[in-house]
Amino acid sequence: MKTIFVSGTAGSGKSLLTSKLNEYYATNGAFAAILNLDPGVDTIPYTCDVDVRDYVDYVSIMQQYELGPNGAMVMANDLIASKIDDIQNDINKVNPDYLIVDTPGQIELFAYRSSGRFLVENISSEEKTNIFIFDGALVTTPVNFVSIALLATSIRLRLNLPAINVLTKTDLIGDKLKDILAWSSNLKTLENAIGKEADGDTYTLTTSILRGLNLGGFAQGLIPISNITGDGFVNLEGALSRILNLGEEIED
Ligand SMILES: Nc1nc2c(ncn2[C@@H]2O[C@H](COP(=O)(O)OP(=O)(O)O)[C@@H](O)[C@H]2O)c(=O)[nH]1
Ligand SMILES: [Mg+2]
Repeated sequence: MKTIFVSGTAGSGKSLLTSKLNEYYATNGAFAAILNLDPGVDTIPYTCDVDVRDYVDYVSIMQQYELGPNGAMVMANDLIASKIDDIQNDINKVNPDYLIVDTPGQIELFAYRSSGRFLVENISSEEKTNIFIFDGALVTTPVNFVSIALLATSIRLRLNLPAINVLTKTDLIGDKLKDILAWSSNLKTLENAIGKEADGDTYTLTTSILRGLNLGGFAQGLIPISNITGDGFVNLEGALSRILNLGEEIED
């Protein structure tokens, strides 16, 4: 089994991408399954094969410990780690070729508290990778683009997994797509764009971050997709395959 974590800021399209990627694999004859790791989610756009909500009940945590929504969410996420054996058993019963993991709505709960990392390290799997989503609706200015790239780098540091950077919502951003792809592939173009948008401290800070990030080749190979039209999924599957299957693409 190979595991694909899907991470990104709240509302970036993690759940919808999880659902569409699962469909994509099924359509192409591969056996994929979904693990939902978000204990607080109400409705999700797929049927999950393994669901953390079977083990962690956010609403009863709120009532039992008299916590507000944020406190209960933190506690619910922390509790996930203690349920790893149950989750692993459920995964083993399904035993898919690809396990797609939809992570909690708030990325900081998954990436920065210890239970997310514990799960990433301890789910038993041949290969693992993390898709980090650049929300197409958020990265339409060069300074925002660099801010999200900084977050992507921080998450990569924290999860310690090979990363695939994906840009979602390409169906909504029109001509901006060209700009964003140019920024992600050429440092000079991005620096020039920052110069047009920002000055003073913002310019200095943004360009310094950028040079630091560039050491890791931060957003090169950003894969544009739309979860609505399905554009880009062929490229995404190819990138996943290069990491997970050492280049062997799924059969058509
Ligand atoms: N137009 C468009 N909407 C999207 C795309 N991906 C996600 N959305 C919408 O963005 C909202 C948040 O998506 P969701 O998958 O729940 O985000 P999550 O919080 O990261 O799991 C939903 O209304 C989705 O329908 C996309 O590629 N294009
Ligand atoms: Mg979600």
